Amino acid sequence: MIFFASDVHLSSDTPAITARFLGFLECARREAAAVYLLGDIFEAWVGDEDLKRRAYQPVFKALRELTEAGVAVYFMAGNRDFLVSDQALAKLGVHPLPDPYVLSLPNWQFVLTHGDLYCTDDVAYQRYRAMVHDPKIQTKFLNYPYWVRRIIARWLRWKSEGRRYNAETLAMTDVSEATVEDEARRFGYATIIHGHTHRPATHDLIVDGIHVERWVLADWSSERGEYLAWDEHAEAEDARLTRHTI
Ligand SMILES: [Mn+2]
Repeated sequence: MIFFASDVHLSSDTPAITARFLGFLECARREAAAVYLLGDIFEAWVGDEDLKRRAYQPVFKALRELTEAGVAVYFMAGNRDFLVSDQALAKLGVHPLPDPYVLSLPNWQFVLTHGDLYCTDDVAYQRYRAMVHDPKIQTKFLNYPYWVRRIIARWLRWKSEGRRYNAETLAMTDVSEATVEDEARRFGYATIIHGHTHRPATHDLIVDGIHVERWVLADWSSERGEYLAWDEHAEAEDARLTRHTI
C-alpha cells in the first residue's frame, strides 16, 4: 500500500493532532510500503532550529523508526513548511520531493502536488509565493534570530487565515480549473492528488475527452485525520485508491 497525506498542520498547540498523526505513522508501519507527505505537515517551520522543538520530538522519533523499518517516506513542501531543509529530512531518513512530482507505478500514474501552484486566480498569493521561494530572500530571512522568524511566521499565518475565510477571496483561493486542465494535459492525464485548499473532494474531469481524476486531501483536525491509500492489488480498478479517516 502507498499512503498519501497533507495539511496535518502539526503544532505545539494541537497535541490531539500530533497523537492522530502518530497513529497514522503506526498504521503506515503495519500496512504501507511508502508514505507521501504532500505539504503543510508542519503548521510552521522557520528554520532547522525547529528540529529541536519539544512538541515535534515524538513525530521525529516515529518518522525515524518508520524509515528505519524500511518504509519509504517522501516529503513535499507546502506553503507553511517550505523551509524544511534536505539536511533536516536526511536526519529523519525522509526523501525530499519536488512540487509537482510524477509518481509512475507499474499500473497507474499520479501527479502529486501540494496544490498552491494551482491557485493561479490568487495573483497576490502567487506573487508572495514567488518571493518566499527566492533563495536570496530565504537566506535573508534565515539570518534573522530564531525568535524574530517565529514572530514573522505567526504574523504571516494570521494574515493568510484572514484571507482564506473571507467571502471575497474564498473562490479565488481554490484551484483554477483552467490551470488544472493545463496540468492534466502536461502530465498525460494522470490522476492528480493534492491538498492545500482544505476542500476535500474527488473531482472527475473530462479534459480533451479523457477522464481525469483530481483527489483533494482534507486538512487534519483534533477530531479527524485523513489519508488516501493506494492498493495495487485491489481487484476493481476503482477500488485501488481509497479515502480513509484516522
Ligand atoms: Mn497549504
